[in-house]
Amino acid sequence: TTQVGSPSGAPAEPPRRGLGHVAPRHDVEGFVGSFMRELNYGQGVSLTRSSLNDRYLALARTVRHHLQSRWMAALAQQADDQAKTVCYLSAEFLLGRQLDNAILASDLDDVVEEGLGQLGLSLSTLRAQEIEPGLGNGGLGRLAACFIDSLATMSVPCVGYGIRYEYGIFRQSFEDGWQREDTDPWLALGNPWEFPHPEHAVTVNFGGTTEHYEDEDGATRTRWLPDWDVQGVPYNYMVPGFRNGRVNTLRLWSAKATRGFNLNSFNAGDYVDAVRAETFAEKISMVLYPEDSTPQGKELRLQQQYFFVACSVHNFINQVLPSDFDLHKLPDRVIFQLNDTHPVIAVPELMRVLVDEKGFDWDEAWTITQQCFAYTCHTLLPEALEEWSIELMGRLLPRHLEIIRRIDEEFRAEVAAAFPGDEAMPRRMAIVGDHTVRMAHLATVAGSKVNGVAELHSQLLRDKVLPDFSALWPEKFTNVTNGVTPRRFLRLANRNLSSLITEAIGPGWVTDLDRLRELEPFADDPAFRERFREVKRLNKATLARTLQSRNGIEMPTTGIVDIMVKRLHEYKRQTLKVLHIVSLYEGVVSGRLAVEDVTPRVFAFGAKAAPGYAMAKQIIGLINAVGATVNADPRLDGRLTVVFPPNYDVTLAEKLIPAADLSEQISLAGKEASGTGNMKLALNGALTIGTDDGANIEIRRLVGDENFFLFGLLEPQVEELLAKGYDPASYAAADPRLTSALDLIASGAFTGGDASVFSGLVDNLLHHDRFLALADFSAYMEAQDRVDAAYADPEGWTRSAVLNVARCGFFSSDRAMREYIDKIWHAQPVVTSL
Ligand code: B1H
Repeated sequence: TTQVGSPSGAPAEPPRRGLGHVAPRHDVEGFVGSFMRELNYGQGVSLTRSSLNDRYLALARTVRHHLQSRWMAALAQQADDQAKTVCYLSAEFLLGRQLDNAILASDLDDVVEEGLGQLGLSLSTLRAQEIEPGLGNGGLGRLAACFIDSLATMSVPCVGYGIRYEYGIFRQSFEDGWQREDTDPWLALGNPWEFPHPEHAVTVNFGGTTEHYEDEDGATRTRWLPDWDVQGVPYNYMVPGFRNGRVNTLRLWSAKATRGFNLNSFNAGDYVDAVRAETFAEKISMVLYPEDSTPQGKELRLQQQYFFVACSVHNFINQVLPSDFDLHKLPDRVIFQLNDTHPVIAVPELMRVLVDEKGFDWDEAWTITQQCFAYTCHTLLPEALEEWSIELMGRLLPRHLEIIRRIDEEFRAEVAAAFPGDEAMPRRMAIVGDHTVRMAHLATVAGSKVNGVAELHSQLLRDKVLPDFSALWPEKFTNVTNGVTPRRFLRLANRNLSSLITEAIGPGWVTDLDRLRELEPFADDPAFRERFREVKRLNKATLARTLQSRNGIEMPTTGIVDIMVKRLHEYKRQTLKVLHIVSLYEGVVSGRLAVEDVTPRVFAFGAKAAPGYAMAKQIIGLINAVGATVNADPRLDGRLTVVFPPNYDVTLAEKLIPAADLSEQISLAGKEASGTGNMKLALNGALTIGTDDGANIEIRRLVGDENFFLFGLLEPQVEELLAKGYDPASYAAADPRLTSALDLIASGAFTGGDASVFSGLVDNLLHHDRFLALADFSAYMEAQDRVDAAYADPEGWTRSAVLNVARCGFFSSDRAMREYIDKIWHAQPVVTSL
């Protein structure tokens, strides 16, 4: 028996027989033999004739053997110990590359390095062959990936449930500086990390009508007479804990046409049309919607949502639980965590299963259902709260609409009873509105708990988004501040810093990130600080090489590396960052600033815009136009460089973040729910310039004001300014640097003299500026001056950077998972017996 969650050390030697599987050898000779077998008999090629992809696949399969043997043990055990399982329902899992994480988790680094070396192969070449699964848009999807990593590392039983999109987030490229989108055929070269199980396919129904009938006892019951159906085929992925012998499962569903069905419904005997109709069913899991924060109410999206939660609920109840399980006890065995509103249709689905299929009374089923769900909200933007038209819901899911209506009626009666005389309240709180079903309301009514993702966000959720609900059920609302996995974002992404930390305080921090506190004294040690700077230098050089080979981008490795990486959204205010750059440029060109006084900086951006978000795409065009002009202007003496590598993804994040000196977290206060890039950057020793928003607030509190560059309006001040009437032009007029910067953009200086290209963007800033970029400009410029001054003192800067690392252990997703477990899930770790 291995004590799980143990921070380090090799796992105990597993038995060679007995659990019905053979454990692979954990040594170089064993590795080489296994790799060669995979290459020769798995790929069917000799080493000499093998392609890079052959070698990558053979390596991946060799490594995965080590996880698989643990996985089988974990699955067998899960059935035995009847532990409560966290079912994390999420439309997105932004996993990033798998190979390095699998090697790390199974403690194979040395074995792989040495074994490949004997064969004359290099690990770094092979790892570059992996295409990351981009099954998410941004923070929300990456959070889900961090959470399942932490649960596995903490030995908590968890199944992640999601969609196996055939095409993940689009590939971004730039054409003349404008974003272009291409598909992401991530599966084209084979995927060694997934295990399809077509024999466990689940049928999912859609459309049709409902019918009431009398059962044997004379009770009125309902059945759904659907119109069409598809099959959900599960693809299992291993989610390994960090060297603890635990492997959990991520189960992603792929849509497949139902055999035979099409012949009946879609045609009058035309075979070819029938086969063509398959694509209708299979398009359900074809593509990830690339909207971040602003979902479009498209029919296919509702189909996706119902598809994956229906498969998941069915899978857990009928395939994971034992066949004789008493469903009255369901809340003891499962919690379905709703990652935003995208999976909320699971609520009426569980009701339907319990009432229509398992014969439960309505009230009994509702009591169970309410205990089985909890809801995490990830946004405050009103336009991001999902609503579905009643018409669409009734057409696609008629039985679910009936169930939702009944939940709504009973809920409104409860509200009316709790607040007698207040007629507006039940109407405001209704789940079913005049034309739409409000998914956030449904989730809040059904969930045992509702949480926001950072303190400010949870507060605003209570006070502004769902005030009536928090008045009715104050104890339902809670906060769990987001976290990030230290395995991927520190241990793997920043091996240089990891080694330095481990040398100083030992390896325990990898699974107990609070121990980074032990680094605090080293902030005052000049020798340690020098080594810390050496780490940054190495990481900048690695980044420069990566950008050179990836995109032919030249990146200087001296000066401040100033990084803004996140989805392109007006509320995140990439434009404010651009205005800073343009202002510095304009200052030098106009003679207001002496070029020697400009602190050398590399401004690095990474950002995808939703394909339908015109203003976001304009801003991408602007960043590239400004970059091209600034980078080429000799008057700047190479002091300012803009780099904007296309297609920012997890793989690139792992290169950019460790090289950062400065982290840009400049959203309008009250708009960024949490942010998680802010945490990753601070943990990697970047100082933050940021507003009082999301998790920035908690970062600043932990690292200390003196190690953080705060600027900008506070959330209540934003409200106040908007209430009294915001006039952006007056802010432009009041700061000559802002006037000049806007004039320069409007003049066509970055577009070869064509003033029309960005006139809409500039007009929008001057006359609308929904996110108050101009109001915060002067404060932002002043904060950037403080950055320059601080950077001029390398020892002081490094001290702050070390303290950022030392004090950000709180932002481990292990801590976030501990809080979910204690406050929301009441699940337990299990001890894995090997
Ligand atoms: C976040 C989303 C989101 N909030 C709709 N909401 C989507 C909404 O496909 N859609 O329709 C996709 C994503 N994503 C982010 O969640 C927040 O903006 C971040 O502040 C937060 O850190 C992250 C994780 O909680």
